[in-house]
Amino acid sequence: MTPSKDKARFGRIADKVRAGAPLDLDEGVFLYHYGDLLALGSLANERREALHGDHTFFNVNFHINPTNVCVADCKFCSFARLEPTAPAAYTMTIDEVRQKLLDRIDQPVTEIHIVNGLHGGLPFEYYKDCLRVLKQLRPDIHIKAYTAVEIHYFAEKFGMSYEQVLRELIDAGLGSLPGGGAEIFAERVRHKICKDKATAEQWLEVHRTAHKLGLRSNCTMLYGTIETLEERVDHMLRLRALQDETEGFQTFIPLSYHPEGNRLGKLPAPTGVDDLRTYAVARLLLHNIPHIKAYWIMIGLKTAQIAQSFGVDDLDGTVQEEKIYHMAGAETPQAMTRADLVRLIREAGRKAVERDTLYHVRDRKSVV
Ligand code: V47
Repeated sequence: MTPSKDKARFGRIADKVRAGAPLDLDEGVFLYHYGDLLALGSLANERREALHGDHTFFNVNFHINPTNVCVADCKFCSFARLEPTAPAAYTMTIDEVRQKLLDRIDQPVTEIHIVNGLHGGLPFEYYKDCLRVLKQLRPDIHIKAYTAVEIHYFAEKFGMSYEQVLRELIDAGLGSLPGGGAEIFAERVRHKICKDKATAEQWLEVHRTAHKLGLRSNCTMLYGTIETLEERVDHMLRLRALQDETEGFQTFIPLSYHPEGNRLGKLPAPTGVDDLRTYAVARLLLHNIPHIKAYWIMIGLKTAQIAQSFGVDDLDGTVQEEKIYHMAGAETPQAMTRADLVRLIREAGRKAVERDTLYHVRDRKSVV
């Protein structure tokens, strides 16, 4: 039974949420601990429906990870290989990147999502050529590419400012930035799990610069490793503060830790309840970020259905050939058809809305 003093505090928080007032760190942590999961979900659902009604967004996309060679030794990562000669290390040629799109040229794909390891030996031209070659084949396609961690790495390695890197990539065809690499901003955690890459401040500064240049971007949080609930809430509040400044984030994507094939492996994966709580708390804390995305690849199809009643209004896309989570033990399929996604959404009692990367509805008549 939830104690009545907790119920009273939850009621005061609900009033703040309904009045559009921002919640603070203590309130966020309280919500994480709050005993009545359904009441928490219901409040998050109220906000979700106020923003998006019964629509759940998805897109038709696919992923390319041109290389998994990476100089950063992040403890949670099962995808990266430190050396180009390590078993299962790979780097695609530009022709192979092109072939990935040619293989799907007849599909109604609107977005390509590109993320790499931090390869120590590739020139900047390689990253621009990846964009150019895809744009040459399909000028209309949106390319969401290179995390803030990659942009920071390019800036350091090639002696450029974030703005210069981004401007050159935009000229080559970059459409927006994915949200990866944020992990957890707290220095205590970053130092232990991903100390070789961009700091929290650098990650945020790349997104600030991208937003100033007119790019939209996504943001993420990797949860379920060694962070405390306070550190999760602090992470979300730092994203909210940048969003207050720039309004450039489109969607927040909580990423549930997958424990296989890496050096944090002994930790258990977050439970379904933790996943649902995290979506709900995110919806309530991040009142200024329009969308909360459940990446179905990661939390599984069943939780992705329920998440749509806990604050989530987006399920990402058809994806195809996902590597980062499948190398970390994900048991979901590597791809879904448009019809599969629509069924998943409709059975959750929502209307499936196909969007493009920037959340324009593709075809109002097809909202089913
Ligand atoms: O940055 C890596 C995470 C991210 C593991 O912007 C792991 O639309 C859990 O950012 N367990 C990459 N998480 C994925 C990503 C993403 C995915 C879908 C859509 C978008 C978007 C972005 O995956 C990494 C890291 O935070 N990650 N390994 C793991 N074992």
